[in-house]
Amino acid sequence: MRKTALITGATSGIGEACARKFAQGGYDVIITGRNKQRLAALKIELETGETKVLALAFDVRNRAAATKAIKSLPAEWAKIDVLINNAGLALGLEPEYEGDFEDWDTMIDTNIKGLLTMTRLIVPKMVERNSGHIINIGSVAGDAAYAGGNVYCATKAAVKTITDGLRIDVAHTAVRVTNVKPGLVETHFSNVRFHGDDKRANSVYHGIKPLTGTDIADVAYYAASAPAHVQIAEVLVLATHQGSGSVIHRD
Ligand code: NDP
Ligand code: 8X3
Repeated sequence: MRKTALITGATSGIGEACARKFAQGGYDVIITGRNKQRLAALKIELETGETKVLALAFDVRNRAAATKAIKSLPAEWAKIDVLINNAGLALGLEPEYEGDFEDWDTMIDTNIKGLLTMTRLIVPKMVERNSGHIINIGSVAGDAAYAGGNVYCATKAAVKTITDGLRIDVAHTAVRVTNVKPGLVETHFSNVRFHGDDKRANSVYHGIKPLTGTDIADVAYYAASAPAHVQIAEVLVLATHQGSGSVIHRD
């Protein structure tokens, strides 16, 4: 029987790569995000052969919209085998004492509260069925703060704790919980962080070969494909010349 993966933030970067990887691996995929055009284009791209794709446009910060989207899933889409909580962002790199209130709210509402909303909406049926897998996209930024990372790092530290908490809470079931913690991945992440300053965004990846969304999708897929008794609890994935969240060797 075919399995279904729901991926938040599938319109770009790591989420888009996860949608491709899981579709190629034989999953039907529910792709979500705010950008309707990107969702429609990805649906057309992935809907080949047997693969079925459902595109749901909503903002994970909008709890009512997320609830409506999940509660009104057509019966054939209601069984979600893998939830990839990927939607997220960093905004700004200012010292904490100069940070922007609105940027802080957006990061906290998306990276923490959005992830929690999706988890609360989807995991109860996994527990009821005694099967399922939640893959949260955390970050090396959650392991230790770096200069200017303050609130973003805190959201990813929260993802680690929330993921660990869920793993404990479902330990009596066959549901598995994974935290994938990437380092530098070249996506739209830095363009978003620097509010569209593409020159500054590109400089983040200068002199180092960064990871790609596909590298992270491969890890998520590996975790989902492990034998049922194997729970990949946490994976830290760095570019080869990245020593830690703040140590990057550049040519
Ligand atoms: P991208 O900016 O390329 O993609 C981010 C995705 O998140 C988009 O699909 C976007 O979709 C979605 N998203 C953002 N806000 C919302 C929202 N409010 N509601 C719904 N969807 C939203 O960045 P990445 O692929 O790099 O980021 C994906 C995840 O990986 C994030 O959680 C990020 O923190 C994490 N990460 C990234 C790293 C990196 O170096 N790139 C390293 C470590 C972790 P849309 O705009 O359509 O809503
Ligand atoms: C994204 C990686 O190092 O830019 O979480 O924070 S980093």
